[in-house]
Amino acid sequence: MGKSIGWRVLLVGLSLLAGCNKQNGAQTGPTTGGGEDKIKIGFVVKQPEEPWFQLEWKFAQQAADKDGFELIKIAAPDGEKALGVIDNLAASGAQGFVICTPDVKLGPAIVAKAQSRDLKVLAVDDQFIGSDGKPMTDVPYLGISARKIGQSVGQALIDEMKKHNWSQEDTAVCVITFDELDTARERTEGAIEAIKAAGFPDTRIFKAPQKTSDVPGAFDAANILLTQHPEVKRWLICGMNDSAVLGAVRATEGRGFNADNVIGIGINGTDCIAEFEKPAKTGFYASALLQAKLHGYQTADMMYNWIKNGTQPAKDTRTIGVLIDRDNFRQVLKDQGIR
Ligand code: FCA
Repeated sequence: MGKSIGWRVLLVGLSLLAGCNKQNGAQTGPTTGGGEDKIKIGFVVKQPEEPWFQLEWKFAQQAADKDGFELIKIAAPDGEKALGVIDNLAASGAQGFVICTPDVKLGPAIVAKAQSRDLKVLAVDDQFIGSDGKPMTDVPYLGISARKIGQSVGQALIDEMKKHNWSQEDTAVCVITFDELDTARERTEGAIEAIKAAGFPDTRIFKAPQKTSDVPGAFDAANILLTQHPEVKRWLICGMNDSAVLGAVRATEGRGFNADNVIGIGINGTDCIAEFEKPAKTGFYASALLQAKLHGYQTADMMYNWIKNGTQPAKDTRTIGVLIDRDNFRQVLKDQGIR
């Protein structure tokens, strides 16, 4: 018994010693501005007005609360801001950040700046593109299985067209595209692929490029297409996300279309909740709900473990989506902790 107490005393002594060493190390090592040891992590998003990004922040905060780090939420709607925030983060003592960049071509500049400020960086949603035009696969990235999710949207549009007994001859597809962003192009290409594979004629699948990846950008793009094709009686609509489809649906409404002759299916599932809650059905029929929790919580948690324990995050993580509509959205959102 006495022996075991002796061991305990020794262990306590050792851990006290370790504590002293740690303190000494902290004194001689780099300080974190405030002189505190609390880890600080930035979470930078390109479009804070999108509910999708607000949810990423919300879930990242849950990781911060669990792990005990400080989360710094920052909006960077343009390139200048995105590079500027790296300096601000470094100045406030952050050791790393998660970012959905407003411009994927800034990848090399973001990485260079992060390295010069000794900050770790993880890309979420939109993968950095290198100076060779290829994805920067050496930067840890968490994004969606874009082509697969796009295919499921395309297939769902065809299934709904059939359920509605629409004839193929009267129907056309409006694809709101944003090809400068890889994850967007993969989604819309996937949708087109599935629609064609179901036997829908290529000649009635129309691309409408959006200049900005938001509701007004999609609205303008769809309006141009609708002007060009007054003969079309029924529209199937897809795009890179909910905002793209919402913009296009609003454009069809401006020309007298409604839920009887428009079927739009979005992606995100988070930016269409108000639409589903409207008392009357609209042409926005369904959405592929993505896993905002993994995008926000897991990326922040991976960054924390990288800083704290040196655990390298996986280089490429892809998440999936599930289809939600007016009938099931309440339950699914509840199950996923979104509502
Ligand atoms: C991109 C889109 C967002 C969301 C995310 C997963 O960043 O802009 O709306 O779909 O990918």
